[in-house]
Amino acid sequence: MTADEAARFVKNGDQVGFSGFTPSGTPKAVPAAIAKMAEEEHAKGNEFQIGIFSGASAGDALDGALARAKAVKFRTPYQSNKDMRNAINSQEVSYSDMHLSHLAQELRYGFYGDIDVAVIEAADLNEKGEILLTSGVGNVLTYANMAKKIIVELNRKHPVEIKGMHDLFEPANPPYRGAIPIYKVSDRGGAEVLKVDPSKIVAVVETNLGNSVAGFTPMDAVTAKIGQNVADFLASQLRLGIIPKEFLPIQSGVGNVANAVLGSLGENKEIPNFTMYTEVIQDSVIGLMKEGRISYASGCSLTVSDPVMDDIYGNLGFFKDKFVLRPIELSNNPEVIRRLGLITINTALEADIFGNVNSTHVLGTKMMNGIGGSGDFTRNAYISIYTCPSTQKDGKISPIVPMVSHVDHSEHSVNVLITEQGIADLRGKSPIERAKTIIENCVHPDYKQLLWDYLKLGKNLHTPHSLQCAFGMHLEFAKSADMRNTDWNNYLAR
Ligand code: 0RQ
Repeated sequence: MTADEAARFVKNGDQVGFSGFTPSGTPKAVPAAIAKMAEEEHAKGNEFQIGIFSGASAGDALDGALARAKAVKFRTPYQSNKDMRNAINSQEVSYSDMHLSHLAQELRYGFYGDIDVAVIEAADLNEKGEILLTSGVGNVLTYANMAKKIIVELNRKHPVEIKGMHDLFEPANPPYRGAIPIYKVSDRGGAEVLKVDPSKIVAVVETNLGNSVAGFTPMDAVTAKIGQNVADFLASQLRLGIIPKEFLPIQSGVGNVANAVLGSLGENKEIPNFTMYTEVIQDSVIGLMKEGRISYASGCSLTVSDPVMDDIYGNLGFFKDKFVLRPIELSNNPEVIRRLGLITINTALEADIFGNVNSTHVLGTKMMNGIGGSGDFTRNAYISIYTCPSTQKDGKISPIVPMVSHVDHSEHSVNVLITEQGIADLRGKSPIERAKTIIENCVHPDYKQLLWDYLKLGKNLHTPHSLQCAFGMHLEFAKSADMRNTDWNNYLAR
C-alpha cells in the first residue's frame, strides 16, 4: 500500500519503534506520511502526537519531519536533528537521553510501556515473516518482538545479495541471560534475518530512497593535529607494551574528528593493521578496508555517503566478509567491550581540568545531541580517550573549564584527554595531578594562565575547586560572549 495508507495504522498516543541507526536502515516514507497525517489532524483540531523510539539519530526524514509537524510527544534514545533539538530545548518534546545499549533491555523489562507499532526498513521479506534488514540495525529486534503491528518499508535501493551482512541476536532477560558469544570482532552468534510473526505485518510500502548521509567537510589543521596526537599516543602505548603487539579493536565516534583520527591511525606505520568494534561504520573505515589497514569492522550501521554505499554494494564480493552489522545491544555491549579490550575514542563538547566530560549540553543547559554510545564504550574500555579542539567559536570558548557544566563521563572513566595542543594521560593521577597535566598539555595558550590561577584558589583540597568561581568562565561567556575576559576576583567577591 502507499505510505499514506500505512501511516493510518499509527494512532494518536502510540509508541512507535523505528528500525535503523542514523538515517541508515531508518524508514523514510512512512515517517513523512505520519508527519503529514499529524498536520492534517491538527488542522482539524484533533490531537496527534506519538512517542518515538529509534536506534540513534534518525535523519531529517524522521526526526525533522515529525518535529516540524509537532507530532512528537516523547523521544528516546538519541537525536541530532536541528528541528528536533529546538523542540527538545523548548520543552515541546520530552526527551530521555539514554545510553544506547540500555534501551532495548529496559523496554523488555517493561520500564517504558508497550510498543504499539514497529516500522522496519527491509531489503526483502517473505510470507514466513523473515525480514532482510538494510544498512542499519539499531533496536529493531526488540521493537519487532514487542510491537502489536508491524509496517515494513521495502526499500529497493538495497540488493537482496546483502543477506549474510547481519548478525541478529537478542540477549535473554535476567535471570536467564547467558554469555554473549563474541570473543573476537568477527564472531557471530545470531541470525541473518529478522523473524517476526507474519500476522503482525499490517502494511508493506515499497520505496527506493537513499540514506542521504552527508559527506565530510575537508580536514582543517586542528582536526588533523588531534588525529595525529591520538595516533602518536597509541603508538607510544604499543611501544611500551601497554597495548599488545597484535593491537586492539578500535571504537571511534562519528564526525570530522573521528574521521581524522582514523585517517591518522591508517597512516601511522607503527600501528599494525587493525579491526574495529564500533557503532557506526563511516566512509573512512571503508577507505582503510580497501587499503588493507582495517581487516574487519563490526558495527550497528553502515553510515556512509551515497557514493561509498554504491561502492560497497557494487563490490559485495570484496566487502561481505569484512564487516558485520549487529543490534546496538551487541555493538555497544559492556560485556563484549571489556572482553575484547576496546580502545575507545570519543568527542567531548566540554571537559574539566579534573577529567570529567560533558558530551551533551551546550553551556550546561541546551541539549546538543545526546550521550549516544559514548558512555557504553568509555566506561568499559581498555583505554578510553576523549578529544576536542582547545578552543571553540573563534577562541571565545575554551572547552576545557574548571568544572563541566553537565557531567556525562566522570573522572573515573576518562583515561586520556587529547586536543590539538597535546595529550593528557590521566591514568593513576590524583585530581591536582590531572589538572596540571591537562592545563600544561591540552589547554590553549590563551586560557592557560586563567586556569593555573583557578587552581590556586582551592588550596590544600583533594579536588581544589573554588565553588564561587567554578562556573566563572561560563558566566563570563553569558555576560561578554568571551571566556577570555574572565576575572576570578569578580566571583570570589560574591
Ligand atoms: O557549533 O554547530 O554552531 O558550529 O558545538 O561542535 O566541534 O563541530 O563537534 O560535530 O564533532 O560534535 C560532542 C556534540 C561533538 C558529538 C559532539 C559548538 C561548536 C559547534 C559542534 P556550530 P564540533 P562535533 C558514539 C559516540 C555524543 C555522542 C557520542 C556528540 C557545535 O560528538 O554528539 O559521543 N557526542 N557518540 O562550536 C559551546 C562548548 C562547545 C560548543 C563545541 N564547549 N561550548 N559550544 N561547541 N564545544 C557514536 C554515536 O553515538 C553515533
